[in-house]
Amino acid sequence: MISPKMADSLNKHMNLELFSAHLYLPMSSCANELGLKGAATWFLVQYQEEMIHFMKFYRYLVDQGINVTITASKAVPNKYKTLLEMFEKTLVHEQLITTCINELTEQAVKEKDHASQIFLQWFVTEQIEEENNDRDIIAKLKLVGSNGHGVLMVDNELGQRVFVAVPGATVPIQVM
Ligand code: OFO
Repeated sequence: MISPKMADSLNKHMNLELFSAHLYLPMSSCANELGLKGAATWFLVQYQEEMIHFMKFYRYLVDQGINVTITASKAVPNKYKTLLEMFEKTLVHEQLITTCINELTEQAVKEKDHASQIFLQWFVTEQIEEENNDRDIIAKLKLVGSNGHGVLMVDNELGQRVFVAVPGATVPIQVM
């Protein structure tokens, strides 16, 4: 059993994870339009991962007997000038998610809600990886600057990313 206040905070964050998925899918199509097929793959995998994050919150809330509320997602941009801009926006968004996860964890500690603390631990660790990946890619993109050959090399590396389903998580979608 979780408190109504905790359920409300987790429900809000569940919607933010859905927003994350919606933010990254048009980045994939924009990268595709720019001819950056590797980045298009990277953001498609990012979208799939965010849908898993969303489903993890959904599953946890439902397993706690909560009837969830899905709020309409805001419109998101689908135009970016460069890959660097996309990754800088991605890092800023992931930093926001980290702050939200930390606040949820603090709330769970304050309420002595051990189940939610354990549930949130996975996300605390995940956010380190999310931010670190974005920082690495931004550093590489800054190194190559506007050198087309360099950008294509980074793009090729981004295309190696594959979606790995989280054990025990529901995969909501199949892409290709
Ligand atoms: Fe990108 O970690 Fe979820 O939102």
